[in-house]
Amino acid sequence: MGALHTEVLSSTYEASMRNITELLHIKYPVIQGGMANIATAELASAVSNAGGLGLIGAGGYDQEWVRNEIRKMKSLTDKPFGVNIMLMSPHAKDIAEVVIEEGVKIVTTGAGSPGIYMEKWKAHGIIVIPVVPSAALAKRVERMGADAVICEGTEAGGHIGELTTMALVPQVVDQVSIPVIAAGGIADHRGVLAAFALGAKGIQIGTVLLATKECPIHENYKLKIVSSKDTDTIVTGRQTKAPVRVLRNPMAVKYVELSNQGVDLETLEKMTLGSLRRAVFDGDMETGSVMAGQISGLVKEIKSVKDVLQSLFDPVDQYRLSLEVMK
Ligand code: TUI
Repeated sequence: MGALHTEVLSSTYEASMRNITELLHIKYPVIQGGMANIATAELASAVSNAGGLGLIGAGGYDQEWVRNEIRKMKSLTDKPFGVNIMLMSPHAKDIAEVVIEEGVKIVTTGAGSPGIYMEKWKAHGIIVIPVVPSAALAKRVERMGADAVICEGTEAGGHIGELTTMALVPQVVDQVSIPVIAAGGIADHRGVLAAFALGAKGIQIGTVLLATKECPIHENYKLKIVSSKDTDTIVTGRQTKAPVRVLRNPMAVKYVELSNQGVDLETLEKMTLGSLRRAVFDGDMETGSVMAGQISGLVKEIKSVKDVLQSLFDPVDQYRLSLEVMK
């Protein structure tokens, strides 16, 4: 790296650390993905206690499940945390209320536009950070009062948009004034630096957290992540307008085959019904939806959440410190 480049990266890094960490009152500028059926209080509290922003992933759960997890979370950490609301859920409206009732301070949203809830959340002082797959939606949510946006590239696991992180992040950075958080394809300190170089002020991680001791998924799921390679993910549901990135297995291959043959939606939906739960809880790696990002191939061991966060940021910190020492 040239001297100018290192200096630019170093100062970008400093600015990034200040911006998101001050907004959210956290140590590292990292947000945990809202992973449906996975991001319980157990995982989220580990992330918050390690210095990131832990999130309870409401996924398809109902209001009472979310209320209970929020209360559990309060007993497991005194650090900031949030709730991720999956807007395609039939319970989204109820969960939008429960976060207010329970005094949750930070909300991230995914799989849709949070427009109808924004005014009420902002009136209650909630920090709102929507996931957006495009610059157009980023600008729209900024106008609605979003405090930051998460730009999630198509490298990510689960429900995805079309653009890559590399293309999406700088385009959004140039079109909004609120902080941008990069997501999709980040699992080590190089990804963190790359995100900062693109103008992001923070990162969101998901896949690398699947391979942690605290992640409450079946051991088979964790082992499948650490044994997968770069080309092992596949996207189902492109035809149904709800593309989902998963690790390749017999169910996903069959789904894509049938979908390409033009099989009706109902048959396809039957195949995926309960499939995420089968992977997460039963460890069924044959017919379950093993949602994961393209960066799975980089994740080689099961660590503690604390070690993951340190490995993401400490090399960057050491790098910045070494530059300071050399001055
Ligand atoms: O939401 C995610 N990832 C998810 S949600 C999920 S549960 C699920 N399972 C099966 C099918 C569908 C959902 C698993 N993984 N990430 C955030 C994300 N948001 N990715 C893409 C989007 C998105 C897409 C369109 C956000 C907004 C959007 O807006 C369209 C509009 O209304 O303008």
